[in-house]
Amino acid sequence: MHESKIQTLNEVIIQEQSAFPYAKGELSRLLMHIGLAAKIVNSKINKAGLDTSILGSNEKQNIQGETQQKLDDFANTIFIKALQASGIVCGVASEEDDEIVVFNDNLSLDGSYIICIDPLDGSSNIDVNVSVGSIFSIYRKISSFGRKVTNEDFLQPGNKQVAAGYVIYGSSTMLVYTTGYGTTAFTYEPAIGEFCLSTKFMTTPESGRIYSINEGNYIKFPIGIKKYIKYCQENDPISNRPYTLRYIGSLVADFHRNLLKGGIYIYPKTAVSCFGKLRLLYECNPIAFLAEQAGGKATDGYGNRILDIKPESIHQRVPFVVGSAKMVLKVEEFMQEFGDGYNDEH
Ligand code: AHM
Ligand code: MG
Repeated sequence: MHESKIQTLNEVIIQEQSAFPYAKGELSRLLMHIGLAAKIVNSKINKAGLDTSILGSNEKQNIQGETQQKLDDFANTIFIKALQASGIVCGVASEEDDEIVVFNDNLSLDGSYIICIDPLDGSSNIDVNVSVGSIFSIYRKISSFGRKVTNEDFLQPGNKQVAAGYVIYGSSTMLVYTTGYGTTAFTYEPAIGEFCLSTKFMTTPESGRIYSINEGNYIKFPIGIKKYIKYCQENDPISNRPYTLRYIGSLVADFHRNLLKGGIYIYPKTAVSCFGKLRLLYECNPIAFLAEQAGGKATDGYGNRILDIKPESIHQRVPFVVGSAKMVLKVEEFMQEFGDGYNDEH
């Protein structure tokens, strides 16, 4: 039996580009640089158990008051270097940098793209060998050609993304991306050092039986979310079983599982954080774009499509409900019916 032909990330990107005769190949080059950065980060993460000097925090906090892990810093530096080396990116908004990073060199100033990244999401999981990820979101810059980018370039709604994706460093390392023509997945093959095509046009089930939420925050959740959780815990009439709770605490890993199996991920607002935890620009928007391209949905739980929210600041947070379309709609129904107040018996 012949093995099916292996296609690398770079080959697939070039093939896709050739479908657009006027494409200049810039986006393709950019995706290749992201793939390269992901390989470097992957190799470092894989050694985390052997090289304890790279584990743990570096005593610094980011703008959101979260302690930075040493690997957060490392991944941030690698991605930013790779993006600048591409020569087509004019600036980056990163979870790890308080302000946008503006590239001033002549080559970058002529570039057309800006990027929002979470270089290492779920990084507190690394110390215990649990999956983490990198998330990226690509936009065309809006400042005029040759001008330095400003915050305005980054405050575009998610529906303006030209591409987005994530890398999941899990039991295998995968890169999943979209350019708005479906969601495509690649698996890293360490023997040849390449991301190889696994699935084109991924589709997520319309409904599922997995719910992912940090239930430790239960008493601080809005009533609509509490009622939805109770609904998940009751017997589903079709399977005669409750839904299954699965929560890794690593958005990319939780989302990836639900994308494949069908399910919902929820990070709602709580009584102590009125916008939830996740950041619109570099966590919710890219994941929402991928979800929709695979047939899923992403909202804030209040009937607003994530991709249509106009950002007001770089590190803005937003309540996030993403996954199988019917499950997202169900959460919306519960929020409408029971509201987002907090006075409720548990
Ligand atoms: P991070 O970017 O600081 O890693 O935070 C984002 C992570 C997500 O990956 C994950 O889903 C969520 O935070 C978990 O938060 P919590 O521990 O509050 O459940
Ligand atoms: Mg994050």
